[in-house]
Amino acid sequence: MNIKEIIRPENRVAQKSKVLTNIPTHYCPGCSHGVAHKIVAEVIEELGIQSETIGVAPVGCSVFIYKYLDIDWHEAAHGRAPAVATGIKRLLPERYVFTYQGDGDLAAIGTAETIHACNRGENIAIIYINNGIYGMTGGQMAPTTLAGMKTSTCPFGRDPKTAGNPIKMTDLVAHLDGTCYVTRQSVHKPANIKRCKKAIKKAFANQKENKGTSFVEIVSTCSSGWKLSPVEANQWMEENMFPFYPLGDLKDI
Ligand SMILES: Cc1ncc(C[n+]2csc(CCOP(=O)(O)OP(=O)(O)O)c2C)c(N)n1
Ligand code: SF4
Repeated sequence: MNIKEIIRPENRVAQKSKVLTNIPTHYCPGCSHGVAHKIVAEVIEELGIQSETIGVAPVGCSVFIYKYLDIDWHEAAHGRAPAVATGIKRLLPERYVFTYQGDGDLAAIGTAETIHACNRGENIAIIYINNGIYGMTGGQMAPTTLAGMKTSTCPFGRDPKTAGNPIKMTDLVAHLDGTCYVTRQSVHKPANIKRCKKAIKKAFANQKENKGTSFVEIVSTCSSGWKLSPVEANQWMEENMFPFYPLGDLKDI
C-alpha cells in the first residue's frame, strides 16, 4: 500500500465515529472538550441510538457542540440545561436525553437546576466538564476554582476567605436520592479515556432501566484559561485538580 492509499479514510485502522460531523471543532489545543465529544459520539454509535438521542447544549466553550455531533439537539439558556432536559424527557420518555455542561454553566448559574433535576431523579444523563474556570469568557474564577489557583479575576490566587471554597458538585449530587450513578472521570490518558467512555455508556444505558439521574463529571483541562501548554495543563491537572477532585465512582445503584 502506498502512502496515498494508507491515508484514505477507509484504510485507517481507527475510524472516526459516524456520529461526529466533519466540521472541525473550534477548541484550543490541549482542551478536554474535543476528547469528551469524541467518546460521547462513540457511545451513541456503539449503543445504536443516534436517531433516539437528544442532547441539550450549554452556554460556554462547548456551546457549539450541536455542530459536532449529528444527533437531535436543543440549546438551553446558561445553566438551564437540566430543566430543558427534564421537559424533553418527560414528553419523550423513549428518547435518550443528556446535558453537556461546563462548571460555570452547571455549578454557578445552573446550580439550582442541577440540584433539583438530580433530586427529582429525572431519568437523564448529565455530563459535567469541570475545568475549574470560565473558559469561554476569558478565564474568570468559577465556583470550582481551586484555593490558591490564579485566574483573570483572582490574579493572586483564589482566597477562600473572600471567594468561598471550591464546590464539589459531584459529591453533592451523590447524596441526593434521585441519582443512581455518580462518577468522576478524566480524559487525559488512554486508560482514563476508556474508563470515562464506559461511564458515559453506563449513564446512557441507565435510562433504559428508568433508574434516575446519572451524573458523569470529567475533570478537564483549559490550557488557554490556565495559560499552560497542553502537556503542562495535563501535568497541572494531575498534580492539583485530582487531589481535590479524586477520580472514581461515588455512587452506583
Ligand atoms: C445569563 C448569562 N450570564 C453570563 C453569560 C456569560 N458566560 C458565557 S459562558 C460563561 C462561562 C462558561 O464557563 P464554563 O461553563 O465553565 O464552560 P467552559 O467555557 O469553561 O467550557 C459565562 C459566564 C451568559 N452567556 N449568559
Ligand atoms: S478556552 Fe479553555 S475550555 Fe475553552 S476551548 Fe480553550 S481550552 Fe477549551
